[in-house]
Amino acid sequence: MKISADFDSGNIQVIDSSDAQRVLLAIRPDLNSSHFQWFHFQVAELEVGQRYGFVLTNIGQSAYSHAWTGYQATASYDGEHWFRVPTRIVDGQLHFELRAEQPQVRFAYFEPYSRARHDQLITRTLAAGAEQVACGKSLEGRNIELLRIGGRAAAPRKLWIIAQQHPGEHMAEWFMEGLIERLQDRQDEQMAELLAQADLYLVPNMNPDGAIRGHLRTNYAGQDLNRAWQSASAERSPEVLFVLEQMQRIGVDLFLDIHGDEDIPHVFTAGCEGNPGYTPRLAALEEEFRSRLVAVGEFQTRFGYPRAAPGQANLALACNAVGQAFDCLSFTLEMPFKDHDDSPQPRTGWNGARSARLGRDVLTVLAQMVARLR
Ligand code: GEM
Ligand code: ZN
Repeated sequence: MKISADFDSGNIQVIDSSDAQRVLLAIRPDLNSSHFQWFHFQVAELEVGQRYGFVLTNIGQSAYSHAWTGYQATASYDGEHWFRVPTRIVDGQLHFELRAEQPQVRFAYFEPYSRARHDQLITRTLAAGAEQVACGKSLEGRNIELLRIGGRAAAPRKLWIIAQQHPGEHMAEWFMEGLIERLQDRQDEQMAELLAQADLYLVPNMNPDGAIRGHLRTNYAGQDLNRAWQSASAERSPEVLFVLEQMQRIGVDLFLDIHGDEDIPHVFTAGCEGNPGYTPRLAALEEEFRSRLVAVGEFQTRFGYPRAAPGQANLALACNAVGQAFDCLSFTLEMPFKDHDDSPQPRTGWNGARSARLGRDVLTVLAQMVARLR
């Protein structure tokens, strides 16, 4: 058997592969950081029909060690169709197994969204008429594209959606792909109505360096970008600095920050209830957004993060920083690494296609609410 991870978003360390029934592995931490949880590796030269067992030995030291309960690893033979494999925790280590149907398979924490697919998405989106308003650079010099999708003339409302500040949260760019594809569907009358009133400002991937490096949480400098929104710097967080500068130049009437959550097996949002500037107007908009999304998409409001106490929000987070600075509706939107237990799909769990569909469903809510954002 041959195990490798030297590819886009690859992450594994082989401890001992001498026993094919019990291959001992470890997840590598983010560069310049102690965070780890994302894994992605390939196993080749398998014997079809043979059962194989893999053990992630260091999950006890991972960023969210409690979150492995109920988690099922994902696998793919072709890199396109991903499925969940039998997974269990034994003596604090994660065991998963596979009876090989093909000589080569990939395993990952979640269905990966590759840089190549990102580049194709950008090319396709620009070819379909989107504007690249500006392009920032990550610490390693990769593009942070800011796209504008709107009507011919500048529309009154500016709606911002950014994704994958946390590089291991690959569901975020799957979400953006679904959202962008629907926005550019010229047959979709609801999108025509939305784009007559609003321009969408989109950053499909905030953290390309971390994503390519197989990081969970941080950028090349080991910075958690979702803790940099009060102290963004060219040295440690140019990705955030770039977006903040563009927001200040263009304005913001609504903000969504797209993430994934390791533990909670549901889709949910976190709002700005702890912000000093939180008002009944914003509370009503949050309530309306959530109830409308429950009605159209895989979303729920029973499970999520604890509400922040009034005035106690951490303004270093994008959602809180932007909501406070622009007095606008602002959410962190979370999709699960596990499944959305309100509508479970055991064979795949939550995956890229469901993330993309949620992106499309969120647009329905934006179209329903755009006239009332200010
Ligand atoms: C989370 S958002 C932080 C928790 N939010 C609230 N309101 N308690 C983060 O950055 O830690 C988003 C994520 O990581 O997915
Ligand atoms: Zn996140």
